[in-house]
Amino acid sequence: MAAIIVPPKWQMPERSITPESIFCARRNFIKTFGLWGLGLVAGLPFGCGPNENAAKIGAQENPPVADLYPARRNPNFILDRPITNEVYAASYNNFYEFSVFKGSVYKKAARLKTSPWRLEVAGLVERPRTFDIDELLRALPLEERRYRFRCVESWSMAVPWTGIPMRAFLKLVAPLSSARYIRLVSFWAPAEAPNQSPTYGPWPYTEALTMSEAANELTMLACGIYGHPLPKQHGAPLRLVVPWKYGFKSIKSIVKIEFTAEQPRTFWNSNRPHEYGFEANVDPATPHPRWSQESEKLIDSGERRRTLAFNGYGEWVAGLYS
Ligand SMILES: Nc1nc2c(c(=O)[nH]1)N[C@H]1C(S)=C(S)[C@@H](COP(=O)(O)O)O[C@H]1N2
Ligand SMILES: [Mo]
Repeated sequence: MAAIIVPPKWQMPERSITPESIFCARRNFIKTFGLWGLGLVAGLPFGCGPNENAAKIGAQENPPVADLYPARRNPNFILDRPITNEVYAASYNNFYEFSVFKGSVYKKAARLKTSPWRLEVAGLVERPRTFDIDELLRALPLEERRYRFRCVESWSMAVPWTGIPMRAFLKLVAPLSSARYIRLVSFWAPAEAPNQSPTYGPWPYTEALTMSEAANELTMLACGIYGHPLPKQHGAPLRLVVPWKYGFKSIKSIVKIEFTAEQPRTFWNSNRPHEYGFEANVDPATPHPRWSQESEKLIDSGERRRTLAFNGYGEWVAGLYS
C-alpha cells in the first residue's frame, strides 16, 4: 500500500479525480481482496473511510481558548439539512500539504505542530503586529454558527463552526483605506507536511478576498468545530470560513494576514485559472470545465441535493456582485 504513485502536478485531485474515487479507492481495493471478512476495516490500517477516532487523532495538544467552549450559538444562521456526522467531516478532508487522499489527511495532519502559533498582521493596516493565537481569540467575541460548506468537487457538508466574525478582527487591526484586498497565508513546514515539495507547490497555500467580502457578516475566522477546538485536519488552530464560496477559498492553518492594494495571487487560481476563478462563488449554473455544478453530494448520507446559488447565502452576499 505504500507504493502509491505521487501524481504529477496536473493530476492533483481538486483538478481531476472525483471525491468518491479518492476516498474509497483503497477501501475498494480491500473489499476486492475480501479483507472485510477478516475484520480489517478500512480506516484502521489504511486510513481510508470514516474513522470514529479521527477527531481525536487530529486533536491539538494545546488548543487556544479551550476553556471558552462551547461558545454561544448565533441563531441567525439556520440550516436546511441535518448537521453532518462529525466522524465523516473529520475523516474526509482536503489539505494538500499532507495528502491528496482525503481519507488519510487526519492521520498525516496530526504531525503539524500547532502550538505555539502566531498570526502576523501586515501590509496596509494601521496596527500591524504579531498575535499569539490565544491572545488574539480572547480579544474578540467567540460564537458558533451553523453553515453549509460546498467544495468545488461537488461534495458538501453542514457544520457548526466556532470562531470570530472577520468584521471584529478588521476593527481590531484597522486596515487603511488604501487596502483593497486581504491576503491569507498558510504555514510553511515541509518537515511536518510531506507534500510541501516543489511537485505540488507553489507553497505556502494562499488565498485572498476583496475587502468588502472580508467585511461581510458571513466571513469568519474559525478556531473550532462541533463545539470544540479544530482538529488539525480541519485547519487548526485558525482557518477562514466563507460559506458562499467554494471550499478552496476557506484556507486552513493561517499564519499571516496581509492587506494589499493589488489582487494577490492565490494557490488554485494561479495554478489553474480556467478551472478555479478568483471569486469562486458557489453557482449551480456555471459548470466546472470538467463536471456539472448543478448538484452536490452530502458526505455522510450520500444524499444528492441541488446546488444553491451562493450556497444559499444570497440574502447576505448577492449585493456584493450586482
Ligand atoms: N492550507 C490549506 N487550506 C485548504 C486546503 C488545502 O489544501 N490547504 N484545501 C481547501 C479545500 S479544497 C477545501 S474543500 C476545504 C476542506 O475543508 P475541511 O477538510 O475542513 O472540510 O479546505 C480548504 N482549505
Ligand atoms: Mo475543495
